[in-house]
Amino acid sequence: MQKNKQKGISPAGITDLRSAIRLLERTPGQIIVTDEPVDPNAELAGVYKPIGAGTPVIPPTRSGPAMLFRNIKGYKDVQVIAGVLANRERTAILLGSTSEGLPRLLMKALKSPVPPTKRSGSTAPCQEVIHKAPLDIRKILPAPTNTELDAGPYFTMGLLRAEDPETGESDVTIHRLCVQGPDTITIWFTPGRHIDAFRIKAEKKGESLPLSVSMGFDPAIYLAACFEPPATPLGYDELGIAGAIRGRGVELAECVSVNARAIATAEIVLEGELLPDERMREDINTNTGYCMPEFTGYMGKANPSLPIMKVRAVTHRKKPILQTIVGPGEEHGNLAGIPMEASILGLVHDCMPGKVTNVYAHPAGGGKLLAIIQCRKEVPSDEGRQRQAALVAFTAFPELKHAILVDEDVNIYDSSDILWAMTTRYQGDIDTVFIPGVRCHPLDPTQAREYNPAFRGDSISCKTIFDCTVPYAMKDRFKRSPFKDADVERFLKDQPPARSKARTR
Ligand SMILES: [Mn+2]
Repeated sequence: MQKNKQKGISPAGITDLRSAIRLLERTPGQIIVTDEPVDPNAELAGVYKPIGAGTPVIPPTRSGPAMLFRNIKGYKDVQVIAGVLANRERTAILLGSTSEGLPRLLMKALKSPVPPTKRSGSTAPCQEVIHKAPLDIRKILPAPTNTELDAGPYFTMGLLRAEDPETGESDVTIHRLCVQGPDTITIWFTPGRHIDAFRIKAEKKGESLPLSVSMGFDPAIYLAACFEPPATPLGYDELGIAGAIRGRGVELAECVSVNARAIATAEIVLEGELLPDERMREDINTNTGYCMPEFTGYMGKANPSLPIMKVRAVTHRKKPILQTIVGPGEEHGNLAGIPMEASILGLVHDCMPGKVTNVYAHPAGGGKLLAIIQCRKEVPSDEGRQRQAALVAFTAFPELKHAILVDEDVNIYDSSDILWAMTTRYQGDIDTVFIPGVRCHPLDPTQAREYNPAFRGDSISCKTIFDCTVPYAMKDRFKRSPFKDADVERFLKDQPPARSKARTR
Protein backbone atom coordinates (compact mmCIF):
# COMPACT_ATOMS: atom_id res chain seq x y z
CA MET A 1 0.00 0.00 0.00
CA GLN A 2 1.34 3.42 -0.94
CA LYS A 3 1.61 5.58 2.14
CA ASN A 4 1.22 9.31 1.98
CA LYS A 5 0.58 10.59 5.44
CA GLN A 6 1.86 14.15 5.16
CA LYS A 7 -0.63 16.90 5.87
CA GLY A 8 -3.62 14.60 5.85
CA ILE A 9 -3.64 14.09 2.07
CA SER A 10 -4.94 10.71 1.11
CA PRO A 11 -6.40 9.14 -2.02
CA ALA A 12 -9.79 9.06 -0.29
CA GLY A 13 -9.63 12.86 -0.18
CA ILE A 14 -9.42 13.17 -3.96
CA THR A 15 -12.57 14.82 -5.24
CA ASP A 16 -11.29 16.51 -8.38
CA LEU A 17 -8.20 17.08 -10.51
CA ARG A 18 -6.85 19.74 -8.15
CA SER A 19 -6.83 17.50 -5.10
CA ALA A 20 -5.18 14.79 -7.21
CA ILE A 21 -2.45 17.27 -8.22
CA ARG A 22 -1.95 18.27 -4.58
CA LEU A 23 -1.38 14.62 -3.64
CA LEU A 24 1.13 14.22 -6.48
CA GLU A 25 2.97 17.39 -5.45
CA ARG A 26 3.61 15.83 -2.09
CA THR A 27 4.77 12.52 -3.55
CA PRO A 28 8.43 12.57 -4.65
CA GLY A 29 9.05 12.14 -8.38
CA GLN A 30 5.43 12.16 -9.53
CA ILE A 31 4.91 15.65 -11.00
CA ILE A 32 6.92 18.40 -12.66
CA VAL A 33 5.53 21.94 -12.59
CA THR A 34 6.86 24.41 -15.14
CA ASP A 35 6.32 28.13 -15.81
CA GLU A 36 8.28 28.04 -19.06
CA PRO A 37 6.06 29.35 -21.90
CA VAL A 38 4.95 26.50 -24.15
CA ASP A 39 3.10 26.31 -27.47
CA PRO A 40 0.16 23.86 -27.30
CA ASN A 41 0.68 23.18 -31.00
CA ALA A 42 3.10 20.19 -31.02
CA GLU A 43 5.63 21.75 -28.62
CA LEU A 44 3.90 20.70 -25.39
CA ALA A 45 3.69 17.09 -26.56
CA GLY A 46 7.26 17.26 -27.82
CA VAL A 47 8.39 18.34 -24.35
CA TYR A 48 6.42 15.70 -22.48
CA LYS A 49 7.18 12.76 -24.80
CA PRO A 50 10.74 12.09 -23.54
CA ILE A 51 9.78 13.03 -19.97
CA GLY A 52 6.84 10.75 -19.41
CA ALA A 53 4.73 9.54 -22.36
CA GLY A 54 6.09 5.98 -22.31
CA THR A 55 5.60 2.97 -24.61
CA PRO A 56 4.43 2.69 -27.37
CA VAL A 57 5.58 6.22 -28.22
CA ILE A 58 8.75 6.35 -30.36
CA PRO A 59 11.95 6.43 -28.28
CA PRO A 60 13.38 8.31 -26.52
CA THR A 61 10.57 8.11 -24.00
CA ARG A 62 9.97 6.64 -20.57
CA SER A 63 7.39 6.15 -17.89
CA GLY A 64 7.90 9.36 -15.94
CA PRO A 65 6.18 12.06 -13.88
CA ALA A 66 3.07 14.00 -14.83
CA MET A 67 3.72 17.56 -16.00
CA LEU A 68 1.80 20.74 -15.29
CA PHE A 69 2.39 23.53 -17.80
CA ARG A 70 1.35 26.80 -16.15
CA ASN A 71 2.27 29.16 -18.97
CA ILE A 72 0.48 28.32 -22.23
CA LYS A 73 1.29 30.68 -25.09
CA GLY A 74 -1.81 32.65 -26.07
CA TYR A 75 -3.92 31.53 -23.07
CA LYS A 76 -3.39 33.61 -19.95
CA ASP A 77 -5.71 31.83 -17.56
CA VAL A 78 -5.58 28.19 -18.65
CA GLN A 79 -3.02 25.61 -17.54
CA VAL A 80 -2.47 22.20 -19.17
CA ILE A 81 -1.60 18.97 -17.39
CA ALA A 82 -0.25 15.92 -19.21
CA GLY A 83 0.33 12.37 -18.07
CA VAL A 84 -1.69 12.23 -14.84
CA LEU A 85 -2.17 8.46 -15.35
CA ALA A 86 0.89 7.80 -17.53
CA ASN A 87 2.59 5.71 -14.85
CA ARG A 88 1.18 2.67 -13.12
CA GLU A 89 2.63 3.42 -9.70
CA ARG A 90 1.18 6.95 -9.85
CA THR A 91 -2.18 5.57 -10.89
CA ALA A 92 -2.05 3.29 -7.86
CA ILE A 93 -1.16 6.20 -5.57
CA LEU A 94 -4.11 8.22 -6.87
CA LEU A 95 -6.50 5.31 -6.31
CA GLY A 96 -5.11 4.31 -2.93
CA SER A 97 -3.87 0.97 -4.19
CA THR A 98 -0.75 -0.77 -5.49
CA SER A 99 0.34 -1.70 -9.02
CA GLU A 100 -0.66 -5.31 -8.34
CA GLY A 101 -3.82 -4.38 -6.47
CA LEU A 102 -5.37 -2.07 -9.11
CA PRO A 103 -7.26 -4.72 -11.14
CA ARG A 104 -8.83 -6.22 -7.99
CA LEU A 105 -9.84 -2.78 -6.72
CA LEU A 106 -11.62 -2.09 -10.02
CA MET A 107 -13.09 -5.59 -10.16
CA LYS A 108 -14.71 -5.12 -6.76
CA ALA A 109 -15.98 -1.67 -7.71
CA LEU A 110 -17.45 -3.10 -10.92
CA LYS A 111 -19.48 -5.58 -8.91
CA SER A 112 -20.83 -3.07 -6.37
CA PRO A 113 -21.27 0.27 -8.14
CA VAL A 114 -22.34 3.43 -6.28
CA PRO A 115 -24.58 5.50 -8.56
CA PRO A 116 -23.94 9.18 -9.30
CA THR A 117 -25.79 11.90 -7.42
CA LYS A 118 -27.20 15.23 -8.57
CA ARG A 119 -25.42 18.35 -7.45
CA SER A 120 -27.95 20.64 -5.82
CA GLY A 121 -27.80 24.05 -4.18
CA SER A 122 -24.59 25.93 -4.77
CA THR A 123 -23.04 26.51 -8.20
CA ALA A 124 -21.17 23.49 -9.53
CA PRO A 125 -17.43 24.14 -9.69
CA CYS A 126 -17.45 23.34 -13.43
CA GLN A 127 -19.83 26.29 -13.98
CA GLU A 128 -17.91 29.06 -12.21
CA VAL A 129 -17.38 30.66 -15.63
CA ILE A 130 -19.94 30.29 -18.44
CA HIS A 131 -19.50 31.08 -22.13
CA LYS A 132 -22.68 30.79 -24.17
CA ALA A 133 -23.09 30.99 -27.95
CA PRO A 134 -21.84 32.75 -29.96
CA LEU A 135 -18.48 31.46 -28.82
CA ASP A 136 -15.13 30.37 -30.20
CA ILE A 137 -13.72 27.34 -28.40
CA ARG A 138 -10.32 28.02 -29.94
CA LYS A 139 -10.10 31.36 -28.13
CA ILE A 140 -11.20 29.92 -24.78
CA LEU A 141 -9.21 26.67 -24.59
CA PRO A 142 -5.77 25.57 -25.82
CA ALA A 143 -6.59 22.20 -27.39
CA PRO A 144 -3.15 20.71 -28.01
CA THR A 145 -1.90 18.96 -31.09
CA ASN A 146 0.39 16.00 -30.49
CA THR A 147 2.33 16.36 -33.76
CA GLU A 148 2.55 18.75 -36.68
CA LEU A 149 0.80 16.11 -38.84
CA ASP A 150 -2.32 16.11 -36.65
CA ALA A 151 -5.60 16.90 -38.41
CA GLY A 152 -6.10 19.76 -35.96
CA PRO A 153 -6.17 20.57 -32.26
CA TYR A 154 -7.62 17.73 -30.16
CA PHE A 155 -9.25 17.36 -26.81
CA THR A 156 -7.97 13.93 -25.83
CA MET A 157 -9.27 13.53 -22.28
CA GLY A 158 -12.86 14.58 -22.89
CA LEU A 159 -15.42 12.38 -21.19
CA LEU A 160 -18.62 12.27 -23.22
CA ARG A 161 -21.84 11.68 -21.31
CA ALA A 162 -25.16 11.17 -23.02
CA GLU A 163 -28.44 9.40 -22.46
CA ASP A 164 -30.28 6.81 -24.54
CA PRO A 165 -33.10 8.74 -26.29
CA GLU A 166 -35.41 5.73 -25.80
CA THR A 167 -34.57 4.28 -22.40
CA GLY A 168 -32.91 7.25 -20.67
CA GLU A 169 -29.98 5.02 -19.67
CA SER A 170 -26.68 6.89 -19.61
CA ASP A 171 -23.15 6.19 -20.71
CA VAL A 172 -19.73 7.79 -20.43
CA THR A 173 -16.86 7.25 -22.86
CA ILE A 174 -13.68 9.03 -23.92
CA HIS A 175 -13.35 9.75 -27.64
CA ARG A 176 -10.96 11.84 -29.70
CA LEU A 177 -12.40 15.27 -30.37
CA CYS A 178 -10.97 17.43 -33.14
CA VAL A 179 -11.73 21.15 -33.05
CA GLN A 180 -12.86 22.14 -36.55
CA GLY A 181 -14.32 25.62 -36.07
CA PRO A 182 -15.55 28.16 -33.51
CA ASP A 183 -18.29 25.83 -32.22
CA THR A 184 -17.67 22.66 -34.24
CA ILE A 185 -15.99 19.45 -33.14
CA THR A 186 -15.73 16.11 -34.94
CA ILE A 187 -15.88 12.91 -32.90
CA TRP A 188 -14.51 9.51 -33.88
CA PHE A 189 -16.54 6.74 -32.27
CA THR A 190 -14.95 3.29 -32.20
CA PRO A 191 -17.61 1.10 -33.83
CA GLY A 192 -20.04 -0.31 -31.30
CA ARG A 193 -19.45 2.21 -28.54
CA HIS A 194 -22.52 3.00 -26.47
CA ILE A 195 -22.85 6.74 -27.01
CA ASP A 196 -22.63 6.09 -30.74
CA ALA A 197 -25.53 3.67 -30.32
CA PHE A 198 -27.51 6.52 -28.68
CA ARG A 199 -26.49 8.87 -31.49
CA ILE A 200 -27.67 6.41 -34.15
CA LYS A 201 -31.04 6.02 -32.37
CA ALA A 202 -31.50 9.80 -32.27
CA GLU A 203 -30.40 10.18 -35.88
CA LYS A 204 -32.95 7.60 -37.07
CA LYS A 205 -35.62 9.82 -35.58
CA GLY A 206 -34.04 12.87 -37.23
CA GLU A 207 -33.10 14.31 -33.85
CA SER A 208 -29.87 15.61 -32.39
CA LEU A 209 -28.38 13.99 -29.29
CA PRO A 210 -27.55 16.35 -26.42
CA LEU A 211 -24.30 15.57 -24.61
CA SER A 212 -21.65 16.94 -22.31
CA VAL A 213 -17.88 16.64 -22.59
CA SER A 214 -16.20 16.94 -19.20
CA MET A 215 -12.44 17.37 -18.90
CA GLY A 216 -10.12 17.27 -15.89
CA PHE A 217 -11.50 15.51 -12.79
CA ASP A 218 -10.91 12.72 -10.27
CA PRO A 219 -8.69 10.12 -12.00
CA ALA A 220 -10.93 7.32 -10.67
CA ILE A 221 -13.67 8.56 -13.04
CA TYR A 222 -11.34 8.33 -16.04
CA LEU A 223 -10.45 4.72 -15.23
CA ALA A 224 -14.07 3.76 -14.58
CA ALA A 225 -15.12 5.23 -17.92
CA CYS A 226 -12.73 2.95 -19.82
CA PHE A 227 -14.56 -0.29 -19.03
CA GLU A 228 -16.11 -1.94 -22.05
CA PRO A 229 -18.71 -4.62 -22.63
CA PRO A 230 -19.33 -7.33 -21.62
CA ALA A 231 -17.97 -6.08 -18.24
CA THR A 232 -20.14 -2.97 -18.60
CA PRO A 233 -23.02 -3.80 -20.98
CA LEU A 234 -25.17 -1.16 -22.70
CA GLY A 235 -27.11 0.57 -19.96
CA TYR A 236 -24.45 0.11 -17.25
CA ASP A 237 -23.42 3.55 -15.98
CA GLU A 238 -19.64 3.34 -15.61
CA LEU A 239 -19.66 6.33 -13.25
CA GLY A 240 -20.93 3.91 -10.58
CA ILE A 241 -17.51 2.23 -10.61
CA ALA A 242 -15.80 5.49 -9.70
CA GLY A 243 -18.41 5.98 -6.99
CA ALA A 244 -17.54 2.59 -5.53
CA ILE A 245 -13.80 3.32 -5.61
CA ARG A 246 -14.25 6.56 -3.66
CA GLY A 247 -17.15 5.40 -1.51
CA ARG A 248 -19.40 8.25 -2.70
CA GLY A 249 -21.38 8.86 -5.86
CA VAL A 250 -19.93 11.03 -8.60
CA GLU A 251 -21.68 14.41 -8.55
CA LEU A 252 -23.42 15.47 -11.76
CA ALA A 253 -24.39 19.02 -12.67
CA GLU A 254 -27.23 20.04 -15.00
CA CYS A 255 -25.84 21.63 -18.15
CA VAL A 256 -26.73 25.29 -18.70
CA SER A 257 -27.53 25.12 -22.43
CA VAL A 258 -28.69 21.57 -23.28
CA ASN A 259 -30.59 18.72 -21.64
CA ALA A 260 -27.48 16.88 -20.43
CA ARG A 261 -25.47 16.37 -17.26
CA ALA A 262 -21.73 16.79 -16.69
CA ILE A 263 -19.15 15.97 -14.01
CA ALA A 264 -19.82 18.72 -11.44
CA THR A 265 -16.20 19.03 -10.31
CA ALA A 266 -14.72 18.97 -13.83
CA GLU A 267 -12.27 21.69 -14.77
CA ILE A 268 -13.97 22.26 -18.13
CA VAL A 269 -17.25 21.20 -19.75
CA LEU A 270 -18.26 21.49 -23.39
CA GLU A 271 -22.02 21.36 -23.79
CA GLY A 272 -23.66 20.64 -27.10
CA GLU A 273 -25.41 18.25 -29.40
CA LEU A 274 -24.55 15.68 -32.02
CA LEU A 275 -26.23 16.72 -35.23
CA PRO A 276 -28.22 14.17 -37.24
CA ASP A 277 -27.19 13.40 -40.82
CA GLU A 278 -24.22 15.76 -40.88
CA ARG A 279 -20.66 14.57 -41.39
CA MET A 280 -17.25 16.18 -41.74
CA ARG A 281 -13.82 15.02 -42.89
CA GLU A 282 -11.45 14.92 -39.92
CA ASP A 283 -8.62 16.84 -41.63
CA ILE A 284 -10.90 19.29 -43.42
CA ASN A 285 -8.85 22.27 -42.22
CA THR A 286 -5.34 20.88 -42.65
CA ASN A 287 -5.49 18.16 -45.36
CA THR A 288 -2.66 16.28 -43.65
CA GLY A 289 -4.25 12.90 -44.31
CA TYR A 290 -3.71 11.98 -40.66
CA CYS A 291 -5.77 12.37 -37.52
CA MET A 292 -3.48 12.12 -34.48
CA PRO A 293 -1.20 9.54 -32.85
CA GLU A 294 -3.20 6.46 -31.90
CA PHE A 295 -2.72 4.01 -29.05
CA THR A 296 -0.91 1.57 -31.31
CA GLY A 297 1.95 4.07 -31.65
CA TYR A 298 1.13 4.96 -35.26
CA MET A 299 -0.31 8.04 -36.92
CA GLY A 300 -3.94 7.28 -37.61
CA LYS A 301 -5.52 8.12 -40.94
CA ALA A 302 -7.91 11.06 -40.96
CA ASN A 303 -11.46 9.75 -41.05
CA PRO A 304 -13.33 10.80 -44.20
CA SER A 305 -16.73 11.19 -42.52
CA LEU A 306 -17.29 11.89 -38.83
CA PRO A 307 -20.29 12.93 -36.72
CA ILE A 308 -20.35 16.58 -35.68
CA MET A 309 -20.87 18.13 -32.25
CA LYS A 310 -22.20 21.68 -32.18
CA VAL A 311 -20.97 23.32 -28.99
CA ARG A 312 -23.70 25.42 -27.33
CA ALA A 313 -21.76 26.45 -24.24
CA VAL A 314 -18.34 26.13 -22.61
CA THR A 315 -18.26 26.21 -18.82
CA HIS A 316 -15.23 25.95 -16.58
CA ARG A 317 -13.69 26.57 -13.21
CA LYS A 318 -11.78 29.79 -12.64
CA LYS A 319 -8.25 29.35 -14.09
CA PRO A 320 -9.10 25.92 -15.45
CA ILE A 321 -6.61 23.12 -15.92
CA LEU A 322 -6.98 21.33 -19.24
CA GLN A 323 -6.07 17.67 -18.90
CA THR A 324 -4.49 16.04 -21.93
CA ILE A 325 -2.85 12.78 -22.96
CA VAL A 326 0.45 12.75 -24.83
CA GLY A 327 1.32 9.94 -27.16
CA PRO A 328 -0.91 8.21 -26.35
CA GLY A 329 1.71 6.16 -24.61
CA GLU A 330 1.55 4.41 -21.28
CA GLU A 331 -1.37 6.59 -20.15
CA HIS A 332 -3.61 4.89 -22.70
CA GLY A 333 -2.15 1.58 -21.58
CA ASN A 334 -3.28 2.26 -18.02
CA LEU A 335 -6.61 3.87 -18.86
CA ALA A 336 -7.76 1.05 -21.12
CA GLY A 337 -5.63 -1.68 -19.65
CA ILE A 338 -6.43 -1.62 -15.95
CA PRO A 339 -10.17 -1.97 -16.65
CA MET A 340 -9.24 -4.75 -19.10
CA GLU A 341 -7.28 -6.51 -16.33
CA ALA A 342 -10.25 -6.18 -13.98
CA SER A 343 -12.64 -7.50 -16.64
CA ILE A 344 -10.47 -10.55 -17.32
CA LEU A 345 -9.83 -11.26 -13.64
CA GLY A 346 -13.53 -10.99 -12.90
CA LEU A 347 -14.61 -13.46 -15.56
CA VAL A 348 -11.81 -16.01 -14.97
CA HIS A 349 -12.62 -15.81 -11.27
CA ASP A 350 -16.21 -16.77 -12.07
CA CYS A 351 -15.07 -19.56 -14.43
CA MET A 352 -12.11 -21.01 -12.52
CA PRO A 353 -11.60 -19.40 -9.12
CA GLY A 354 -7.99 -19.19 -7.96
CA LYS A 355 -6.45 -20.42 -11.21
CA VAL A 356 -5.40 -16.99 -12.49
CA THR A 357 -3.41 -15.00 -9.95
CA ASN A 358 -3.05 -11.72 -11.86
CA VAL A 359 -3.27 -10.06 -15.26
CA TYR A 360 -1.18 -7.25 -16.72
CA ALA A 361 -2.18 -5.16 -19.71
CA HIS A 362 1.32 -4.55 -21.06
CA PRO A 363 1.71 -0.98 -22.39
CA ALA A 364 3.06 -2.33 -25.71
CA GLY A 365 -0.53 -3.28 -26.47
CA GLY A 366 -1.87 0.13 -25.52
CA GLY A 367 -4.01 -1.49 -22.84
CA LYS A 368 -6.03 -3.45 -25.38
CA LEU A 369 -3.99 -5.76 -27.60
CA LEU A 370 -1.63 -7.53 -25.18
CA ALA A 371 -2.24 -9.20 -21.83
CA ILE A 372 0.13 -11.14 -19.61
CA ILE A 373 -1.88 -13.73 -17.70
CA GLN A 374 -0.35 -15.32 -14.63
CA CYS A 375 -1.68 -18.82 -14.00
CA ARG A 376 -1.51 -21.23 -11.09
CA LYS A 377 -1.21 -24.95 -11.75
CA GLU A 378 -1.79 -26.74 -8.46
CA VAL A 379 -2.95 -30.20 -9.48
CA PRO A 380 -2.52 -32.34 -12.62
CA SER A 381 -5.99 -31.40 -13.85
CA ASP A 382 -4.91 -27.74 -14.01
CA GLU A 383 -2.86 -28.59 -17.11
CA GLY A 384 -4.66 -27.02 -20.06
CA ARG A 385 -6.73 -24.80 -17.82
CA GLN A 386 -4.29 -21.97 -18.54
CA ARG A 387 -5.34 -22.03 -22.20
CA GLN A 388 -8.98 -22.01 -21.17
CA ALA A 389 -8.14 -18.91 -19.10
CA ALA A 390 -6.85 -17.26 -22.28
CA LEU A 391 -10.09 -18.10 -24.09
CA VAL A 392 -12.02 -16.56 -21.20
CA ALA A 393 -9.81 -13.47 -21.46
CA PHE A 394 -10.70 -13.05 -25.15
CA THR A 395 -14.35 -13.20 -24.15
CA ALA A 396 -13.97 -10.82 -21.22
CA PHE A 397 -12.21 -8.27 -23.42
CA PRO A 398 -12.99 -8.76 -27.11
CA GLU A 399 -10.30 -6.31 -28.31
CA LEU A 400 -7.50 -8.43 -26.82
CA LYS A 401 -5.19 -9.82 -29.52
CA HIS A 402 -2.23 -11.54 -27.82
CA ALA A 403 -2.38 -13.45 -24.53
CA ILE A 404 0.93 -14.48 -23.00
CA LEU A 405 0.53 -17.12 -20.29
CA VAL A 406 3.14 -17.35 -17.54
CA ASP A 407 3.52 -19.12 -14.20
CA GLU A 408 3.33 -17.68 -10.71
CA ASP A 409 7.13 -17.39 -10.43
CA VAL A 410 7.30 -14.88 -13.30
CA ASN A 411 7.07 -11.11 -12.65
CA ILE A 412 4.29 -10.02 -15.00
CA TYR A 413 5.37 -6.36 -14.81
CA ASP A 414 8.95 -7.16 -15.93
CA SER A 415 9.26 -7.49 -19.71
CA SER A 416 12.64 -9.21 -19.33
CA ASP A 417 11.16 -11.88 -17.10
CA ILE A 418 8.29 -12.41 -19.55
CA LEU A 419 10.72 -12.75 -22.47
CA TRP A 420 12.77 -15.18 -20.35
CA ALA A 421 9.68 -17.32 -19.87
CA MET A 422 8.95 -17.10 -23.59
CA THR A 423 12.51 -18.24 -24.27
CA THR A 424 12.92 -21.09 -21.79
CA ARG A 425 9.33 -22.29 -21.25
CA TYR A 426 7.94 -22.11 -24.75
CA GLN A 427 8.30 -24.01 -28.02
CA GLY A 428 6.79 -22.12 -30.95
CA ASP A 429 5.30 -25.11 -32.73
CA ILE A 430 3.43 -26.66 -29.81
CA ASP A 431 2.82 -23.72 -27.45
CA THR A 432 1.24 -21.26 -29.87
CA VAL A 433 -2.51 -21.32 -30.38
CA PHE A 434 -3.97 -19.41 -33.32
CA ILE A 435 -7.59 -18.32 -33.38
CA PRO A 436 -7.84 -16.79 -36.86
CA GLY A 437 -10.53 -14.64 -38.40
CA VAL A 438 -11.85 -12.94 -35.27
CA ARG A 439 -13.02 -9.32 -35.12
CA CYS A 440 -10.68 -7.16 -33.04
CA HIS A 441 -9.77 -3.48 -32.68
CA PRO A 442 -9.78 -1.45 -35.93
CA LEU A 443 -6.66 0.61 -35.22
CA ASP A 444 -4.06 -2.20 -35.42
CA PRO A 445 -2.61 -1.81 -38.96
CA THR A 446 -1.95 -5.57 -39.31
CA GLN A 447 -5.64 -6.24 -39.00
CA ALA A 448 -6.32 -5.29 -42.61
CA ARG A 449 -7.08 -7.23 -45.79
CA GLU A 450 -4.12 -5.46 -47.32
CA TYR A 451 -1.92 -7.18 -44.71
CA ASN A 452 -3.52 -10.61 -45.01
CA PRO A 453 -5.74 -11.19 -48.07
CA ALA A 454 -7.25 -14.18 -46.23
CA PHE A 455 -9.04 -11.79 -43.86
CA ARG A 456 -12.68 -11.41 -44.81
CA GLY A 457 -12.61 -7.75 -43.82
CA ASP A 458 -10.67 -5.07 -42.01
CA SER A 459 -10.48 -5.15 -38.20
CA ILE A 460 -10.19 -8.94 -38.45
CA SER A 461 -7.33 -10.53 -36.55
CA CYS A 462 -5.64 -13.75 -35.60
CA LYS A 463 -5.90 -13.87 -31.84
CA THR A 464 -2.92 -15.76 -30.45
CA ILE A 465 -2.14 -17.54 -27.21
CA PHE A 466 1.54 -17.84 -26.29
CA ASP A 467 1.60 -20.55 -23.62
CA CYS A 468 4.83 -19.91 -21.70
CA THR A 469 3.81 -21.98 -18.69
CA VAL A 470 5.73 -25.03 -17.54
CA PRO A 471 3.96 -28.36 -18.20
CA TYR A 472 2.60 -29.49 -14.85
CA ALA A 473 4.36 -32.86 -15.11
CA MET A 474 7.77 -31.17 -15.66
CA LYS A 475 7.69 -28.64 -12.81
CA ASP A 476 10.78 -30.12 -11.14
CA ARG A 477 12.91 -29.48 -14.24
CA PHE A 478 11.88 -25.80 -14.28
CA LYS A 479 12.71 -24.87 -10.70
CA ARG A 480 14.10 -21.31 -10.54
CA SER A 481 17.28 -21.00 -8.49
CA PRO A 482 16.19 -20.32 -4.89
CA PHE A 483 18.14 -17.30 -3.64
CA LYS A 484 18.02 -16.41 0.03
CA ASP A 485 15.45 -13.73 0.96
CA ALA A 486 17.97 -11.44 2.68
CA ASP A 487 17.55 -8.16 4.60
CA VAL A 488 18.49 -5.83 1.72
CA GLU A 489 17.52 -2.55 3.45
CA ARG A 490 20.30 -3.03 6.03
CA PHE A 491 22.88 -2.75 3.22
CA LEU A 492 21.30 0.24 1.48
CA LYS A 493 20.51 2.59 4.34
CA ASP A 494 23.63 4.73 3.94
CA GLN A 495 23.31 5.02 0.15
CA PRO A 496 22.03 8.20 -1.57
CA PRO A 497 18.35 8.00 -2.65
CA ALA A 498 17.85 6.32 -6.01
CA ARG A 499 15.37 8.88 -7.30
CA SER A 500 15.79 12.62 -7.26
CA LYS A 501 12.94 14.66 -5.96
CA ALA A 502 10.96 16.39 -8.68
CA ARG A 503 10.34 20.08 -8.40
CA THR A 504 7.09 21.00 -6.73
CA ARG A 505 5.49 24.32 -6.06
MN1 LIG B 1 -20.78 1.77 -21.70
